[in-house]
Amino acid sequence: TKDQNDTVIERTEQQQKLQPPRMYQVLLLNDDYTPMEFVVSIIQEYFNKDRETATQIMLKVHRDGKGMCGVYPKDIASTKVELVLTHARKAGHPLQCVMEEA
Ligand code: TYC
Repeated sequence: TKDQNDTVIERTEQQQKLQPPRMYQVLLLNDDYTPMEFVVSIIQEYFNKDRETATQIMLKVHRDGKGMCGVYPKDIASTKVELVLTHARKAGHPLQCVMEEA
């Protein structure tokens, strides 16, 4: 019956809500132009890192081409990417920030 089908769907939805959210890494990519100090400030401001940790992440990006700043649920990761890109563009820097499923 329709009621039995609805009950099955509700149970499935409840079970899905109990699953942990999919997590997404937010990565910075290296480029030749964005100042190191600007990248360190971005990591401190948007990823809640202290200056030492932010500097280590920036240097890893500079050496390896990319580096992880944090891991978040999808909507939070997406918002951080947009905020970082907006800040960088306003400052005239080509810094790239992307997310990928962890
Ligand atoms: N490579 C840049 C420079 O030498 C620094 C830099 C680091 C740029 C990290 C982007 O995500 C980045 N000024």
